[in-house]
Amino acid sequence: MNRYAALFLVFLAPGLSKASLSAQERAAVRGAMADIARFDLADGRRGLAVALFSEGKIDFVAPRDQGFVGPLRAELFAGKQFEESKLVRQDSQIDFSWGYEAPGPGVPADKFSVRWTGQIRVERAGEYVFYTQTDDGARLTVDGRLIIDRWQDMGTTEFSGKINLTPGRSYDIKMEHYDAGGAAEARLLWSGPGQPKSVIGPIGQLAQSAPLFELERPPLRLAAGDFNGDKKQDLAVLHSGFPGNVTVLLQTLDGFESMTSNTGMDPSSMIVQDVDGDGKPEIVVSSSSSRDVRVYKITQNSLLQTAVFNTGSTTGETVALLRKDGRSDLAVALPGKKTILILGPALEEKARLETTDPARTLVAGDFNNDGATDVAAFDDSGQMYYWAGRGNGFAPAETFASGRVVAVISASAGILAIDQSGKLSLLKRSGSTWSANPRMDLGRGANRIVRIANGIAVCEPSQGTIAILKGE
Ligand SMILES: [Ca+2]
Ligand SMILES: [Ca+2]
Ligand SMILES: [Ca+2]
Ligand SMILES: [Ca+2]
Repeated sequence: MNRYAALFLVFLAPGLSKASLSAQERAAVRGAMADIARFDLADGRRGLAVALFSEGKIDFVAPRDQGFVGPLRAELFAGKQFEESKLVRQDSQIDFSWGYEAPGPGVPADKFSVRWTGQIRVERAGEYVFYTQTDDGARLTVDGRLIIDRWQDMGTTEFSGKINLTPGRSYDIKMEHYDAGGAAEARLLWSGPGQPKSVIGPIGQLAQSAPLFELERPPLRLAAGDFNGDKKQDLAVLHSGFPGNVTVLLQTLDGFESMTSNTGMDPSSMIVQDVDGDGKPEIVVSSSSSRDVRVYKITQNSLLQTAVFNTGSTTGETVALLRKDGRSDLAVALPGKKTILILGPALEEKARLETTDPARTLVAGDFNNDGATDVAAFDDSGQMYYWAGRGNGFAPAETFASGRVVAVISASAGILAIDQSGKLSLLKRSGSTWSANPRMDLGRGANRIVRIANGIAVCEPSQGTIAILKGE
């Protein structure tokens, strides 16, 4: 097993450890994140699809499958010709804008030089173009061949050189750089087969790739599922505005086939779930301004609305409650009515659960481990309501002061909730009492949370990062 495959298994290994959650890794995302969804590409790569609002596109974040084998050795010198070694360190990539500052402690701010050495591996054979962007000089050697040789004073300038690389071996790579004075900058990028032009980074590190799909309208919500039953995951995208659209991106071997339906409303919430039990997921859309819950599905390669329910009130979130017969009921938050509406698989009304204050956020799961799906709601005053599933209905509500939450997900041991200040807690039921167990502080602005195979991914739009948290 190569190193990449080993890292890949760490990222995807099933099962949840009992260790407490910690940020194992953060991926920086360029763009205004609206939502994230776990997503597998048809070529086998697994990662996260990221909806970028203002950019109007869906990007892919996954462990890098090619790049540096481990960190580079960086040796920094006083003098433009490696005269006096001042500092040795490890750099995971070459992406520096030092300006007028020194490139490291003990190294002069002018008339210095740097030598980076390491190895690089690719997964796809072909011609790779390397790009240096430096102020001042740069030299690049790959596999013993000098492919960029611009050892000259200059403002930041990009130069490129090409080389054919094949998978299955590691190539030596060496970049040298000097600064004569003034500002200094050094960057090393590449492009090649399936490799968009980007700064070279370490294999295994989470990285944002080129767009999976460019959308015509900004995406608001994103969810993945195999809508046409061809074993390739597809994406459902909810667009904001009136009238808002649902777009389904059916994954093909070399891209996506897109189909869109006008919802005729201003949609705010979307879930993907096999509601009717036919083995393929439906798309359930609701709106905070209009009063409909609508169900869409792919039938004979078209996106069709198959059911609609008028709630008579504005809606908060909708969640699916898995039934023993493989179909799903839906719980729909109606904050204006201080009610959680329970609908059956054909959108028939089954029950109404009451809250004291308006509740908008819901989560479903089996939180008392009796095999029946339960539902919990979070209201505007910081109270949680828990209804245990029982037969065809629910036990009376239990309440718990959870604090105001912005995002929740069911976990094997309870409910993971992010509150307004960015604190992540595990809400846990034992006996018939609930407790909140703080797990970590994500920082303000964390607002979306999705399950990955051995942990969770949290969207931190205000920091422009996705945190991957392992363990529970
Ligand atoms: Ca300079
Ligand atoms: Ca599919
Ligand atoms: Ca279905
Ligand atoms: Ca239960």
